[in-house]
Amino acid sequence: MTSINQAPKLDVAKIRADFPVLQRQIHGDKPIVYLDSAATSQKPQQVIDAMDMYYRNTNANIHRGIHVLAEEATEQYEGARQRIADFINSAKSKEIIFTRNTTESINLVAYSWGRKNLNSGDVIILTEMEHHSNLVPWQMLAEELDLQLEFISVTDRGELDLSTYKELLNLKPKLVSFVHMSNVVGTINPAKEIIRLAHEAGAIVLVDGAQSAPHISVDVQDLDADFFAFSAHKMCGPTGIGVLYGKEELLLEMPPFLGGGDMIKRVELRKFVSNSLPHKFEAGTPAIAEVIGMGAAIDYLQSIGMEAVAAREHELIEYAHERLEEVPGVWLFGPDFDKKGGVASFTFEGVHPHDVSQILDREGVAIRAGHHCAMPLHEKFDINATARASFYIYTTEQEIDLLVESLYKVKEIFG
Ligand code: 7TS
Repeated sequence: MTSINQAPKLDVAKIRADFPVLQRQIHGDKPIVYLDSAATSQKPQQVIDAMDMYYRNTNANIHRGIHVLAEEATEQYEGARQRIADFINSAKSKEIIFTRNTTESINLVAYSWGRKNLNSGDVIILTEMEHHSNLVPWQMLAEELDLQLEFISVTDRGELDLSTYKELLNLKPKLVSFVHMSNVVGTINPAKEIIRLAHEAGAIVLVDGAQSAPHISVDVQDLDADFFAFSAHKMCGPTGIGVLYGKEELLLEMPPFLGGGDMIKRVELRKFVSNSLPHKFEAGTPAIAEVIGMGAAIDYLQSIGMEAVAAREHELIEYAHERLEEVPGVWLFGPDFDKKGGVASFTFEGVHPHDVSQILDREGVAIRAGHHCAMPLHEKFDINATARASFYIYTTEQEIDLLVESLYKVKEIFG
């Protein structure tokens, strides 16, 4: 693997030119400074074109018609699946299940694997830094099946306390499910070690990769993840399409999640035979254009190289920490920059994050304010909300400077 220092440099100006939204001006003549990529990334022209081309040139349903358009659509759809498999180094494309998003991928595992494999009293280990989408499905399942939920605690610096994890593993959990990179504190968790320890204790592991897949190189075989969930819209792709990676032997044993067309091999009036993988989990007409768009997004990221993406974000978060730390009253959450991705969450003394966000917006600076769908983590830090600036391949140092200048304006307004 290339180390961060050796990775090739990104041509940020060239990248920015690919993103139409970034050419916009708002509030008169202010360039848009988009620092909300952890919520959703912007989309390059290449992705927009791929989806546009599909509708203009191909549009047909997949896997069923024996005509040119249907065959082309199927080829494009399945081609994207193969490239996505390659992107996360899945051994087989049938281990890539298309869902709507990370949330649906996790719910699929809870519904299908969970209901088949878990029983009253079984233990699931989560962490205190989970997004609600890796909490609520397990809470729902726990209520239904009388399961025990346990949590790896988070330190004041926003890191997982692995000593609590090791103790919890004595409970012989059936499942460990954790976030690879936090959307609030930005921490990149030691996924390989967490998975190894879980496997030693006999547990299956799900990794929430919503924030990691867009920003760092992911190798599901090297991680030895049993399930890995992510969304296209945070990685230059369209909304409405996500992925559940699952090891073949697990997916084979799982019952279907949704029933209907395409997920069956044979149907009689009173019973059905499930289709083979991956189709067993893809009922009904899928989001064909979105899958093709996701394929184009993967091609786009691959053309830059994920090592280069990670290295660039490393530079940006180092710079952001340096600049934000100099603003009086700013309190940054999370670990040192070298342990995190491109997410800077902070509070600003005496000013509510929503007010910070609103004043920044007047300067053209888009950040997110709130609990970022991680209320328990905010409770742990004894706060209701944070302001969050998040970065991606198109972010510049000048934009971080503008964020900082705008924070000084907030300070002026609030005295
Ligand atoms: N997991 C993590 C770590 C996330 O950051 C998100 C979305 C999800 C799961 C859910 O992804 P979805 O595509 O199913 O919605 N995070 C955010 C965020 O931080 N701001 O808006 C959405």
